[in-house]
Amino acid sequence: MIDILTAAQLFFPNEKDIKCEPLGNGHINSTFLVTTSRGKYVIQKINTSIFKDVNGLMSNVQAVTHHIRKKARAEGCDPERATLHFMPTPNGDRYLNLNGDVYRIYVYVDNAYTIEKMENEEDFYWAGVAFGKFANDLSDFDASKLSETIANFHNTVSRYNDFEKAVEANISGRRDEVTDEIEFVRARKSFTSLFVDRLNDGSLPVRVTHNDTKINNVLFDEASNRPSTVIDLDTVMPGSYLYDFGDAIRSGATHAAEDEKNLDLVDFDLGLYEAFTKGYLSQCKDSLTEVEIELLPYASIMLTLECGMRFLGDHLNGDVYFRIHREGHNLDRCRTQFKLVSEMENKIEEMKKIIEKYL
Ligand code: GN1
Ligand code: MG
Repeated sequence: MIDILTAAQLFFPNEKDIKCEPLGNGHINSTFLVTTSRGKYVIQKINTSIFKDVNGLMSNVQAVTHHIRKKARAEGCDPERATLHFMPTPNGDRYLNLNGDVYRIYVYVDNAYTIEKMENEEDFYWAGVAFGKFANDLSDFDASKLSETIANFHNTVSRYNDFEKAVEANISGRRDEVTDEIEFVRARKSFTSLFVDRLNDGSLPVRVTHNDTKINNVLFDEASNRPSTVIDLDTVMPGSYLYDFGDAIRSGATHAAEDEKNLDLVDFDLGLYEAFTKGYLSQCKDSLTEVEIELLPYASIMLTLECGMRFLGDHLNGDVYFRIHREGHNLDRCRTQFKLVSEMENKIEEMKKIIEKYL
């Protein structure tokens, strides 16, 4: 395996002085800022044990960014700040494959920042606008043109089955320490099919969705403090609006970090929920179907349960999927998610009222 600097140099063969430094907090790919005399770029080493179909992934990303760029031009916005711009290798390839190690590069969006934890409602409102606009921009994009790069990514029934397999296999030997968490998931087994059943019978429409609407995937412009673009497009695939709405709430409608150890600090904040809902629906409410509207209040519960179940499964599997930075990290992450699920379940009636208010 070569180091990241060597990989970056292969993208810029004539550059003598390239610098690389780590960027962001992703759990899957490795991301670095590359500084060259021509400007700044982002290089990413794709985790190919998770993203096995890199061709499909890059085709998806390019088709979607092309579509958004076209929309931005039509609206008179700067297309280079409206979405990511991926750069070919010197040979014109979409990515570099070095004996199975895969790297790709995009232009760094300068004078912009991400938010790890939502501190105020206004920022979260604008994040809602950004993801709602993303949905709306892609509402006329044919979902069947995109590859499903990770099969059943938000299929909570197959996620549940994977979780049961992890419990059964108990590879890490940790099962007896997490019996409460296992019971928490099992008590919600029937709930996990709520969206899947309706996708299967065709009543819930398939949409082009981001599928990883973690709040740190919105890039805010430094000058205006308004969203510039949505990043981390690797899981853009056919999906449901419920996924993007739900995952954004999961990650943003709380004051706690995803891996907070003190569960007393993990809250589900209805003020933040309302702010995001208002922003999101302002952009895409007209394209929502009745079934999407009916299920929207359950979206954050579903996506938060799914994420917690994935963290717990990975803890049981011995931390093979999500990158960890300490012992028990995935269990800590799982526990914050389950605390949020409980709080959300208790506030379902309030969530319904808020959604109604902004339709
Ligand atoms: C992973 O790597 P990152 O942080 O963008 C994961 C998401 C999870 C998220 C939880 C491909 O995203 O699905 O919601 O961690 N991405 C993949 O923090 O599995
Ligand atoms: Mg991601």
